Amino acid sequence: MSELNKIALKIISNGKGILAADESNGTMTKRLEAVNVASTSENRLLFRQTLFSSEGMKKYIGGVILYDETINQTTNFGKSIPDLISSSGAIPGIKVDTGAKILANSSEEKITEGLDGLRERLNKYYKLGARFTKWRGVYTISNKYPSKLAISSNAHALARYSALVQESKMVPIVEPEVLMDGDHSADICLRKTSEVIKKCFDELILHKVDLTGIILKPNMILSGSKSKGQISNEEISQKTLECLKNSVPNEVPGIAFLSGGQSEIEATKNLNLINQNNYTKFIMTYSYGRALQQSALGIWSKNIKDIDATQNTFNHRAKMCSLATQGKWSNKLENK
Ligand code: 5MM
Repeated sequence: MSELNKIALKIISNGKGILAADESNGTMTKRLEAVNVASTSENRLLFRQTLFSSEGMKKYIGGVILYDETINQTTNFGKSIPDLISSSGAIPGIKVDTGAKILANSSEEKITEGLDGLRERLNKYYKLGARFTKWRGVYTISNKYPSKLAISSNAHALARYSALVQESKMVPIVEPEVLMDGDHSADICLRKTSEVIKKCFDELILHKVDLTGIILKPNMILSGSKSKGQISNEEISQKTLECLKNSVPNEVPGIAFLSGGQSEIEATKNLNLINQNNYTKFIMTYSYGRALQQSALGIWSKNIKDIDATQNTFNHRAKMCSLATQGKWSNKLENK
């Protein structure tokens, strides 16, 4: 078993998943202002250190994805953020893309940037304690999109990123996110997502990436958020499994879904069914941002000094997600 494979498995095994706390300052500002909290670096740190010091972290979180600001911060009790995460038993990770920009010659689509100087930045993050990384490619669905150009340029970038990350002895999370915005059917989402994922693996293989040392972070197969033809949770799980079974090589150790704007409960329920029905050999877990933090952020915003209330809310959410990785979640446990 390679070192990278060991790291990947440590992050996603035993009912654990990933906390995606890598919101850039722009996104975090939107999240904080939505609950009437000023987006200062102190407040961003306070919310995050509250989550990272919780019981839920120790039991249910195998890895945390950080943003550059956070990985360089020290808590008000004197521990660096990477040390705080490691002391809870989780592995610190870092978002290394520099964001999605307009794609030349297909200006309604995006290409994720950040390859220039990446090798040097990776060395710096490794020294700070990071052992895995994240890069997100983003795709929209419409009549014309995603275009072949967007599919192939983002796959190329994800592969070059992954090769550099493995060279730096870290595990790349490969995140091709097909957005749920739009009125498309779930079958179109299935077709487009499969095309996107297959192209990513063609490029990963071309770039000689060790597939046993990556984690795939895909979207689930959903109808567009404005579609009139919403499908059941059972159908979501079946279509998601069909997509991954047919597009992901067997060497990949695991899949950690993004929540993509689903509610906390929907994201948990769908993951639970995916695991109950899982006929693949992949570990299926979570790498949720909003679906792990939304309620906790709401509670925290009422009193940012009430650590217990915030942590209790986070602990519950993380526990529900962990149960879902084992197919053991239920409405009854949710509402207990
Ligand atoms: C946590 O949010 C990440 C995006 O941050 P920026 O937009 O500020 O770069 C995002 O990549 C996230 O890691 C994934 O999309 C999963 O988050 P959700 O909320 O979709 O589970």
